[in-house]
Amino acid sequence: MYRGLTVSVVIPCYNEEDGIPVVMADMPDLVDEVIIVDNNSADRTGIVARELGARVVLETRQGYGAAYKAGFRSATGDVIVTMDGDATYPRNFIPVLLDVLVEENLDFITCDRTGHKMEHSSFLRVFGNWVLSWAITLLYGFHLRDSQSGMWVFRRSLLDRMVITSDGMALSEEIKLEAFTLPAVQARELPIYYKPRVGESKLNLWQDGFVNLLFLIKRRFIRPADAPLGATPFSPHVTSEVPGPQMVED
Ligand SMILES: Nc1nc2c(ncn2[C@@H]2O[C@H](COP(=O)(O)OP(=O)(O)O)[C@@H](O)[C@H]2O)c(=O)[nH]1
Ligand SMILES: [Mg+2]
Repeated sequence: MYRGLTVSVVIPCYNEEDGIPVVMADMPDLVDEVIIVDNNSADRTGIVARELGARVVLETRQGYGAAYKAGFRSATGDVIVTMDGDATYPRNFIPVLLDVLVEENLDFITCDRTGHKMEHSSFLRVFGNWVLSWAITLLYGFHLRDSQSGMWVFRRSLLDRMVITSDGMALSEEIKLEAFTLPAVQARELPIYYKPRVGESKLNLWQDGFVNLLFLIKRRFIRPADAPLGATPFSPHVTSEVPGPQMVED
C-alpha cells in the first residue's frame, strides 16, 4: 500500500522462468499483489512465480494484449503497475512513480525508456519505436518519446472508461491512446532506467511493427463502441486462477 492506495503489479509472461526470479527479488514491499499472467508458457513460469509468492493467472488466448486483459480483470489494487517478465523494467522506480501519481494527481503514467544505453536495443527496435511514436503524433496530435513502453502506472478505475481491444503487442499503444485522448484524464510520460533482457525476446520485430502501425491507422478512424474490459468479442473470459503449483512428474 502506498499513501492509502493498494498496488497491483501485473506481468504478462510467455516462457519467462529465468526473468521472474529477478523481477520478484527486488519487488518493493509496498506492492500488495504481483499477478503473473502465464500465457501458455512451455517452461516453469507459473510454478516459479507461485513459489516466489506471486498470484498466477492462466490465459490460454495467446498474445501480449490478451495476457494483459486477463491480468487487469484479476487485479484488485487501486493502482496497477505493469512490466515485462524479463527484468528489463526497474522495480525500484515503482515508489517514485507512485509518488508522482499521487502528488500530481495523475491518472496514468507511461514510462519512457529512450534514455537507456543504445546497446540494450537494436537499431531496428529504436527506429521502429521512433516511427510508431511519430505516427501517433501525426494521427492523434500528441507526442510520446516511447510509444512501445510496457511500463505503466495507472488508477484501476480508469479501466472502466477505456476501450482496450488488442490481443497483441498493439495493446501497449492502445492503452496510451486511450489515456492521452480520453477527456479529463491526466496522463504523463516519465523517464525510467531500462536494463538488458533476461531470456529471449518474444517480439517479432517486423511483423509486430507493421501490425502496430496498421492498428494506429485503423484506430484513428474506428474506435470500437464503449465496452468494459473483457466484454469485447476479442477478449472472452478464459482466465482461471491456478490453485497451486502444477507439478508434472517425469
Ligand atoms: N510477444 C509476446 N509476449 C508475450 C506473450 N504473452 C506474454 N508475453 C510477455 O510480454 C512481455 C513482452 O514481451 P517481450 O518479448 O519482452 O517484448 P520486448 O520487451 O519488446 O522484447 C514479456 O514479459 C513476455 O513474456 C505473447 O504471446 N507474445
Ligand atoms: Mg521485454
